[in-house]
Amino acid sequence: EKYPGCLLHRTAINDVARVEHRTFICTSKKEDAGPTNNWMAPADAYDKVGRLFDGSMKGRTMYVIPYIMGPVGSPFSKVGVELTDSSYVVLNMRIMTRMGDVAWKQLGDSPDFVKGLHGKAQIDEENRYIMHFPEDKTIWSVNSGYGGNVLLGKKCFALRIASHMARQEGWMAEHMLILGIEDPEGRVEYVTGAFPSACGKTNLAMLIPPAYAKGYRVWTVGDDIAWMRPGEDGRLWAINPESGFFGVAPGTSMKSNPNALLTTRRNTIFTNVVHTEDNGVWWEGMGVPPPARGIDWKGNPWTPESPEKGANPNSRFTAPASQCPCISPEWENPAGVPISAILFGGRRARTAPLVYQSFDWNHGVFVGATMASETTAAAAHAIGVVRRDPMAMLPFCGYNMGDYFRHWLEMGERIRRKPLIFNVNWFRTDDGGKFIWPGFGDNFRVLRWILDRCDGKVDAVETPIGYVPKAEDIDLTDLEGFTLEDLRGILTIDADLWQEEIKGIEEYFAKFDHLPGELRSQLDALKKRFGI
Ligand code: OXD
Ligand code: MN
Repeated sequence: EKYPGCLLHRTAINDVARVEHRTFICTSKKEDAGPTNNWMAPADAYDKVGRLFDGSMKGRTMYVIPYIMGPVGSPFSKVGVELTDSSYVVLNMRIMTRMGDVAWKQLGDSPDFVKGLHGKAQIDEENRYIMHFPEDKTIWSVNSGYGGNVLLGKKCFALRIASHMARQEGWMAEHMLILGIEDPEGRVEYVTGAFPSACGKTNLAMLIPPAYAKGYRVWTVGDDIAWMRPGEDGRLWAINPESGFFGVAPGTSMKSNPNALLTTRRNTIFTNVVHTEDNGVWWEGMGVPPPARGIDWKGNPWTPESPEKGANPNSRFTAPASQCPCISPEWENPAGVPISAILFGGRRARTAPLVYQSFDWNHGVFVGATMASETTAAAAHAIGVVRRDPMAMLPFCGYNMGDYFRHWLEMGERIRRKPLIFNVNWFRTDDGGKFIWPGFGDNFRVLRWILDRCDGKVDAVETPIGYVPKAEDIDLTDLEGFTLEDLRGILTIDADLWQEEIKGIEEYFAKFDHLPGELRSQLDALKKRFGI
C-alpha cells in the first residue's frame, strides 16, 4: 500500500557503481578506441571473457530480453536483445526500455539488432569486464549485477555502441537531458544539456519554474541520453531512447526535485537504499527524518546513530518516465522534438561565468570539448582538481574522442538551422566556498535568457570567451537575498584564471592524436582574444 508495485534490491557490496577501468572498446585497430578508452583486440576480449562465461550460468534461468531504444515505430529507434541470468536486469530493463513483443515486431526479419550478453558469474571484481564490440554491435558484461554495467540498453548501447553507429550513419548519440519550456502563450522550445555526473542533470530536467514565472512550465523529455538527427526542416531533432529514469536517490527530496520523488511512489525499483521498519525506503537527503531503525544498504541493522550512511551514495531509483508529473506530452513522439539550444556545463568555482553563449557552432564544439568540473570534497580525488569531461562523454564515447570532435564539427555542416550552444555554471563560490547562485528552480531564470537569445530578443556583451548576459537581462524577480551586484559578480571573467585554463586546455589537447585542426584554431583564437 505504501509503495505499490515497488521492489527493494541490494547489490553485492563490491558492486555499487560503473567500472570505467574495466570497461573496454574492442575494435580491430587500437587507434579507433582512442586515447580516452581502454582497448582490447576483439579476439582477445571474446576469448578472455568467453572463458569467464563458460559454465557460469549453470543451473540459472536464462532470460531473453528483446527491447527497443527509442519510441515504438520511430525512425530514430534501434532494437537490442539482451541475454541475462539476472531477474533484476529483466525488471529494470522493463522500466528503462520498451521491451517484449513490441521489440520483436519492430525488428521483424531484420538481423540488425545489438547483441547483449550479461552474466552475474561470481560478481567477482577482479574478473569484472564490460566489453563493447562496436564493429559487431555486440556487448558482453560479466561479474557485475549493478545498473550501468548490466542494463545493457543504457550506457553500453545507447551511448557507446550508438555513438559509433551515429558517426557512421550521420546522427548524434549524446549524454544529454532534454527538456521543453512552455511560455504563457503555449509555445514550447526544447533544450538539451550535457553535464558530468553530480552536476544536477536530473534536477534540471525536472525543474519547477519559480513562482514569479506565471504561465511557464518545464516539461521533461529525458534526463540522461539524447539521440539527435537533422530533420527535413533543417533543425536538429532529439528523442530520449529510454523509457525510465535510473536516478541517484541520495539528495532527492521534495525540495531538490519533487517531480523525481513523485515519480518514484509506485512501480519503482529501489537499489541500495535504507529499508524502513514500516516497509518503506529512506536515503540521506530525502528531506524527511530518518527512521528510528532500518536495514542499511548492506543488509545490516541501522539507526541514525550508526557511523555509516544508511543508503549507498550511489543508491538508485528505477522509475517509469510516464509517471513523472512533468513528463512532456511529446516525450514519445516518434519524430522527436526540435532543439533550440544545447547546454554544456560543469562545476567551476571561479573560472566560468553563470552562462555564456558560444560565437558559433564550431566555437560551441570547442566549449563542449574543453568542458570540465572541479573535484569536490565528496569525490575521492584531491579538491579543486580540474577534470576534463568533453561533452560529458568521457566514459561513454564508443570510439576515438578526436574523431568524435570531428563528427560534431561535421554535423554542424549538416544542420542548416543549428541550435545555439551555451555553457552554464551553477557552481560559482564565494571566498568562504559557498555557492553564490541559488540553483535548482532558479536556473529557470538562466534558461529564459538562453531562449531569449535563441529568439533574438536580447543582446549580450561580447567577451573573449563568448557572449555573456547583461546583468539586467536575467530576471531576478522575487529572488530574495540575491542582488544585481551578486549577479554581476558571477558573470565576470578573470583573465588570470583563463590564462591557467588555456594552459590546461593545451595540455589536454596534447593527448589527442586525432584532434581536428579546427579545435586547435579555436584555441589559438581564444588565446588571441585574451592577448596571449
Ligand atoms: C548515470 C551516469 O548513471 O552518468 O547516468 O553515471
Ligand atoms: Mn548519465
